[in-house]
Amino acid sequence: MFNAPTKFITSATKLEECPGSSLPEVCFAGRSNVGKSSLINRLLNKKKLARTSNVPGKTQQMNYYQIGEELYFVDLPGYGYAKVPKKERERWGRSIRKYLLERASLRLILSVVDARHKPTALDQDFFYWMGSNRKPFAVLLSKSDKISKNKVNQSKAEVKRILDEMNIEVPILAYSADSREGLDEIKQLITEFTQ
Ligand SMILES: Nc1nc2c(ncn2[C@@H]2O[C@H](COP(=O)(O)OP(=O)(O)OP(=O)(O)O)[C@@H](O)[C@H]2O)c(=O)[nH]1
Ligand SMILES: [Mg+2]
Repeated sequence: MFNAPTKFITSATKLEECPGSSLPEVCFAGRSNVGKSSLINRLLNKKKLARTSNVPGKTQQMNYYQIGEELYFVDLPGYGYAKVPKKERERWGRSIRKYLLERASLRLILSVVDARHKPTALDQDFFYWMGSNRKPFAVLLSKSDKISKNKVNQSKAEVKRILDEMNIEVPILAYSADSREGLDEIKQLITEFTQ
């Protein structure tokens, strides 16, 4: 399914603007600059389908990409970007939460965190919120190429400990958009949740 033709569909700012179609969808959530858009490009083998940047806050809307006739990927704007005014951040938070809660065709939320750092308070709030709302999600540790295998395993264990404390049991996978390590497991996960 990942080799099917892909196209950009639309940018939505709220649930009401999302496509009317009933294709299953997978969304990518996480802090600004963590690597969500890069991951989408890598999974689909496209250089710049989703726009990436080393300046945080690149993705400002919910961007829809269609894969064949099978699936949507939704690139969500990152959270925790300090330069966005507080009022705007709150409005964003509300519309994203509404999307996550009410979008009927949403099958999987991929919560991306940086493998190098402990999940931030915002990341942890997000895990907890998804857990309490019984949302299907997985945690992906990005940029694993930047640290040793040992450190990656330590990060995974730390995330697992945090989730255990919340009584949440979800898949935790590490990957690198640079070396492509771990991408196959993510594809497998997406296939499992959308077929
Ligand atoms: N080394 C390395 N760099 C990565 C990886 N993934 C992303 N990056 C880099 O991290 C930066 C941010 O990546 P983006 O994909 O734009 O991040 P984003 O999460 O979409 O950010 P926003 O749109 O601001 O929310 C870019 O400079 C990427 O090249 C990775 O796995 N390894
Ligand atoms: Mg982005």
